[in-house]
Amino acid sequence: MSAGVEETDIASPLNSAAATEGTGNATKATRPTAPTSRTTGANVRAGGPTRTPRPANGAAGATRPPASRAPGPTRTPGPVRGMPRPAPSGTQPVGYKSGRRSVLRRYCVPITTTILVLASIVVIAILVKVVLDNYYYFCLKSFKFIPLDKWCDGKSDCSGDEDESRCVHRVEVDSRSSVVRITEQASLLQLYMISTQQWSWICSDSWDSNKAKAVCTQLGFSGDPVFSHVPTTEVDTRSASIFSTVQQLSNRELQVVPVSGGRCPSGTLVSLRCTVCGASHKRERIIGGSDSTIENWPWQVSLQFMGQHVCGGSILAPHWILTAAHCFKGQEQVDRWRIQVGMAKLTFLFGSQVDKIFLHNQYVYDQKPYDIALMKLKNDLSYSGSVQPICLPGFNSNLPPSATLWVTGWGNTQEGGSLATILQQVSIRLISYETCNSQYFNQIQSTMLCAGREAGGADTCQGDSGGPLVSYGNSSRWEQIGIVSWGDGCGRPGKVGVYTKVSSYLDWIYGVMKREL
Ligand code: 4AZ
Repeated sequence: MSAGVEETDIASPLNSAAATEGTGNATKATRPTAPTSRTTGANVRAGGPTRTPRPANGAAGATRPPASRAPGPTRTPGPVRGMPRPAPSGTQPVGYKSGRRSVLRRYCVPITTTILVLASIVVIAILVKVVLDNYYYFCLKSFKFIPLDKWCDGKSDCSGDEDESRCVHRVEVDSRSSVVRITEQASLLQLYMISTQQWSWICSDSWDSNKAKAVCTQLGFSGDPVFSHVPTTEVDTRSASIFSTVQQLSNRELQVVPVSGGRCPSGTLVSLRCTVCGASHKRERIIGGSDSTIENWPWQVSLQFMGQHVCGGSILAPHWILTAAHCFKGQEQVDRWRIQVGMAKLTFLFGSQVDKIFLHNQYVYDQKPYDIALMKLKNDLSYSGSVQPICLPGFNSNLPPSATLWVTGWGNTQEGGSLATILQQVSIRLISYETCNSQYFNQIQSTMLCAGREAGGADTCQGDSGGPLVSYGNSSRWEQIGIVSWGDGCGRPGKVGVYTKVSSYLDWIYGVMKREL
């Protein structure tokens, strides 16, 4: 996120080399305590009135200043090395302590040495692993190392394609296969009638939670949906021409049945939300690039490759993260990615592991269109005040000109500068296609949108890529309008930020999520 203007920059993900924040691990070596030096006999003495008290910690006599010793006729001479001294009556047998010392000497030294040797072996093994991890990939099945650049390069180098099996996938979704869509206004449900090739409104008549669940499964959501009923009189019904009810067949499939008379008997339509989303727990906002809290933007995540922040992303569902495809250039190894959620301060420990990464099949690295990707997490996130999903827009989402939008991230705070350590937020405005195309020589397609300030000074930057551009929707929920994608530099006057338009990729998003259910 930037509030400054500097020299030219090309849009690129913040790769690990470019990232300025590291997680260097300093190994602190603890020196073992030297065995206490002992002077045979010096600390085993008969009691006497002039005797200086022995230190309470039982330290050997060698540590006592010689001047404190009280020489005198009553002093029992020290034992000869190896000869047990007779125990004076009424005291502990003297052989007890000297025996303990010799036991310590016999066992402590070898144990300490063994621990030291083992610790050194562990440290060396860790160092070897770190070095190997940075230069080689180990093929488990064929038991061999291959250079790191051969991992996920599209060609098989290990037996069983092992080096190509945990890499990003490109996924094609046929938009003709989508049969469910949700409107922007009031989240109303429409289903596609294959027989007549028409979209239909769904009447509330005979609607129930089983049907809601079945429809949400079509969109790739497995949680508990929320639905309500909206009077047809409150709706602009022009985006679909017919009204239907839904019947659930014995094979659990849904059948769309047009209602006779062209009106819903109940007079109401189904409003459906497959997930509770877009709830931000704090309302106050600070204008201009400024520190924020995660409770303000609980869907914001940090995408980290080998412990370095690379891109932003957003939570769509307990195990789905939306981001930009260009974040994975040269970093396609799924197991090296981690996702940090629920923290405004950039941290690198205990990130969530990634199961799969999907890129839009038409995305080409270093090109601008189709810059969208989904990451599937190994484990579901648990939602809280600081971890929440963002809503997707409706299929017909259409923002008013100059709409106020917000964008968040840990990207560079100045062009060519360094990452923010605390999540930044900035308020920007939607910029028209005409203005944006004149700034970018007609490179702006209908699947992109532009936002920023024409005068510059508030924008996204390297490291913000993949993060969410959000608007506070009519239904009092935050929804994700764009994905940070590219731009000429950061915060330059006359060069606004360009975003992937989320509403253009709903079929792809729902299609990928459904495939993975
Ligand atoms: C980047 O390199 C980047 N000012 C992202 C956004 C913008 C420029 C560069 C837009 O990831």
